[in-house]
Amino acid sequence: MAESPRTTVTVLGLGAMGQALAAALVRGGYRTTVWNRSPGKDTELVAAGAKSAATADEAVAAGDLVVACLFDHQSVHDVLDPIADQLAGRSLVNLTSTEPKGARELAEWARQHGIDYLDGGIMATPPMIGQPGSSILYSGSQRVFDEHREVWESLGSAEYFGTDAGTASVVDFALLAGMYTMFAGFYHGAAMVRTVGISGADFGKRAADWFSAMTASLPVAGAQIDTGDYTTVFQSLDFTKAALDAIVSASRHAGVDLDIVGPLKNLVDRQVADGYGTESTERMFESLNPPPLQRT
Ligand code: FVH
Repeated sequence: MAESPRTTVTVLGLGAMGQALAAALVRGGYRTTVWNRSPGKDTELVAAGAKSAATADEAVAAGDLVVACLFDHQSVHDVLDPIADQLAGRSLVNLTSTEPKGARELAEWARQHGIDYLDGGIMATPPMIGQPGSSILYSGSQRVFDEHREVWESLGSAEYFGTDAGTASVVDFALLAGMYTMFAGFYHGAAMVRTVGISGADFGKRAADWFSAMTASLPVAGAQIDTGDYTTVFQSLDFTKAALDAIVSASRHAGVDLDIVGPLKNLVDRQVADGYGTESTERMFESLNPPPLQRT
């Protein structure tokens, strides 16, 4: 390992993601101390140059910057509450997936204990960490983000969303909502094509190409929903309604449940019923009861 006099970093939690983060930090030359609740997950990291701590308390004492990557919000409190005094005066970044309200609650908890808190949302899988394509979204303490920017960039691209600790989580969960919905759509299609003998693997290749081609238009769709004006029509709601009616009917014939496409059809049907059939399909966004756009 290239020893470095730079920031010393502590990683709390050595699940798949914690191990990937710690490994990237070691590769980046940071003196890294690791801790995990159950033993045995630090072997490779120690061989690569990390120090292992027997307790979370000892681990925190070794690092200027503490990275928590645990299972969920409750496990973060389970680990951090007993060592709040040790964390006082340090910088803490929480990369555990945490709801916005959880991130804000932790920021307030940290403030009360004199801890500088940054929240992060990881948009990557463990093997992607430190590689091109890895992206981490941050919000909370600007000082922690700015001061340790090099550390964040050793993990992936780093984007800061402002001082509200909950904002990174909102963006993280919004992206995940889109991703899970897209995958659910893929499963629906895979169930349909199975009735004609096409495998999931085959359909997966076709769907990857098709989704990539289609998602290129998302920035344009996003710009239209920002205007709230759907009179410039890319594809009308009437057209989309006819397509979804046919897809729903074909799915019924194929014996595939409508849990995925049914709600989608409802969004379109509501707009058509309200008299917007000739407007652009992007108007289905309005069926979700979105709050007014805040211009910054
Ligand atoms: N893995 C992924 O692809 C995703 C990508 C996006 C971000 N997530 C989030 O990252 C957090 C950690 O994920 P992970 O993959 O490391 O998760 P696990 O492998 O399940 O490891 C969980 C670690 O948490 C420790 N832990 C759980 N409960 C407690 C507790 N009450 N006290 C102390 N530690 C706890 C667990 O320890 P052990 O079971 O080994 O003793 C693991 O170290 C997560 O928020 C993802 O949503 C990853």
